[in-house]
Amino acid sequence: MSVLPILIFPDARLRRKCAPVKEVNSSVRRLADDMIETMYAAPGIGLAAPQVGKLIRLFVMDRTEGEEDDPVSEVLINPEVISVSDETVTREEGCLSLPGHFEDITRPAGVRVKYTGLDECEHVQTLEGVQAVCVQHEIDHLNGKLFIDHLSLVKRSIISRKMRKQKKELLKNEKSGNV
Ligand code: GNR
Ligand code: NI
Repeated sequence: MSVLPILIFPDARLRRKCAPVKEVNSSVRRLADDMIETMYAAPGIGLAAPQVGKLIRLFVMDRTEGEEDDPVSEVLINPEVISVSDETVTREEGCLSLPGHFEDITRPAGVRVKYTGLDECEHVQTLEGVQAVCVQHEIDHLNGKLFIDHLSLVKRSIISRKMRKQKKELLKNEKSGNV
């Protein structure tokens, strides 16, 4: 397994609509393994394939509950939201592709999601709490949408401008060999 580089906003690949996974083959399994390692290394609670430059409909998420010793993760392939609750919840969200930026986002509190698992079977799950938020955040990524798109234009513009500056600095530092 290996830790993959995470794309940083702005990057055109984070704005593309991803293609369905046709077959759960060995390269898909390998990618999912690497994404799980990358998510925990970051650390994050979810990671979508486009964030590592793979424009396919797959994401991984942390499913660890309470006092479990070992982390529990899940791979969701071709996920679809079947229904959402009328009740909404506002939670502070962040994104590994927009490091350092956190904003309150309002979304449905619960979701029913259908997906293919690594077992190649179709699964349906109803999620609430942070996992419901995470699933919606990750499915947004597969449609080229980011959490800042849920903010007002003014807030989004401020974060976009800061990220463009931040990324410029990052690339400059990488070039001069400081990291
Ligand atoms: O690690 C993450 N934390 C998080 C917190 C609140 C709402 C969504 C998330 S997902 C994020 C990792 C990430 O960028 N996934 O795409
Ligand atoms: Ni994200």
